[in-house]
Order: sequence, then C-alpha cells, then structure tokens
Amino acid sequence: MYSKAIVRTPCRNIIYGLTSANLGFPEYSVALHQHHEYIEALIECGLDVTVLKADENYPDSVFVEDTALLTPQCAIITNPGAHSRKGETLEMSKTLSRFYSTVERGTLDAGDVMMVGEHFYIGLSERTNENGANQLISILNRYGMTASTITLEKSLHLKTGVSYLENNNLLATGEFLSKSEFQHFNIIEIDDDECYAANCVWINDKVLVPKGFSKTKRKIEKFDYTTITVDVSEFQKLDGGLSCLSLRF
Ligand code: CIR
Repeated sequence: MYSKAIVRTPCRNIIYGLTSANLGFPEYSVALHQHHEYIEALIECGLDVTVLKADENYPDSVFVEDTALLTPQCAIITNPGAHSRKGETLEMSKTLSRFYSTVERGTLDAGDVMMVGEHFYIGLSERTNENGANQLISILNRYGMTASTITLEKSLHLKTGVSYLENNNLLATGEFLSKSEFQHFNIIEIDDDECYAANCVWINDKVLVPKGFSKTKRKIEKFDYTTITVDVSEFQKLDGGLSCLSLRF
C-alpha cells in the first residue's frame, strides 16, 4: 500500500517539452487543470500529496517519475538520460531527504523501472543504458532487493508499455506482450489502438486509467479493480503517461 505521493506543478515552458508524439503543443491552462484533477485522484486513493512548485527552467519537470526510484527500503535519485532534464533531480533530492534517510544515486530514467514486490525490471532504452542499470542493480542488491534488465526496441520507457497492477496482473502492449521475462504474469493485453493506456497506475487497489480508452478500462474492471479515469491529454502530447506525473511511496 502507498501513503504518499510527490508531484510537480507544470510550468508555462511545458510547451517546449521533449516529444516525439506529433499531437501538437500542450495548452498550459488545460495542463494545469488536468494536473489538479490528477492530484484529486491521488487523494481519492488515500495518498498524502506533496506538490512541488513549477520550475520554468525545466519544461519536462512535471514528469517527476523519471527523477527518482522510490522503494520501501531506500530512495534513489536518478541521472535522467535527456540532457535538458538532468537538473530536475536537484529539488527532488532535497524533497526526498524529508522522507528518506538514505538517498542513493543511479544513472538512468526511473520511467524505465517497474517494481514488482522486491524485484525490479529495468528497461534498457534510449534513456537508460547498461551502466546505469548495473549501478541500480548493485544499489538494490545492497538493500536486499533484486533486479533484471529488459531490452526495449520501440518504446520511450519501460512503463510506456507495461504497468504492474499487483496480484500478478500485468498490463502490456506491443513489444512487451511477447517478452519471455513477462510470461509468468497474467497479461492483460492492451490493443494497439489503445497502447497509450498501457501506462496505468495501481494505487491501493484502485487503478488510474487515462480518459478516452474505454476498452482498456473495461478490461481492467473485469479483474475487479475500481478504476478512476483521469484526462491527461496535454501530457500525452509530450509522451508522458499517468505514472510519469507522480512518485508514489
Ligand atoms: C520526456 O521525453 O522526457 C518527457 N517529454 C516525457 C517523459 C515521460 N516519462 C515517462 O515515461 N516516465
């Protein structure tokens, strides 16, 4: 179960955020409104939410998930793969020291890391390389946790295409459906035309689902989860999914 979350208010410069999506520029006022609704959804799941101030120096800074990996035993500050995002970790590091006594340091985007109990799957992507993964694995091992790598061929981040919903249930789409490493999960297959919704978030037996993906929502509800729909269209324009908008712990 999670009790807390950290988010960061989108900045006006969000329109300059990194993207490959071809969906146009995010509308700042809509992004702010959607972010507010996202926070409401986290609160509805029982989380105490820390909201960091917008930082105009970092257009992508609303996507806090990439800046740290939070585990029950330790917090690991990352070194994001995109040059324009590297400085985002400074403030996150300060914030996390309020909640964790040890803040370790790794070299990767945490959007590439999926936690399944005490095991972590690390995507090798354009943003996370083997050195970064190995560094993270040795940190996790020191705390009695394990990790393994998965090579990504198409997706930006590992969690762009898979989400762990606890109880051995894994949402997956595209290249992840056939990965041998995932075949022991109950795979809930997300169709190509709803692939964005493969990034959902399990929080305390509820599942946040992006608005506009009704087939995925129905599939998740068939597994007896209560879903909460959140509109994140402005963040989708920057390749960001639901999970990218918060750190949960
Ligand atoms: C980026 O390219 O870094 C941002 N525009 C999107 C980051 C999305 N984060 C994630 O998938 N964990």
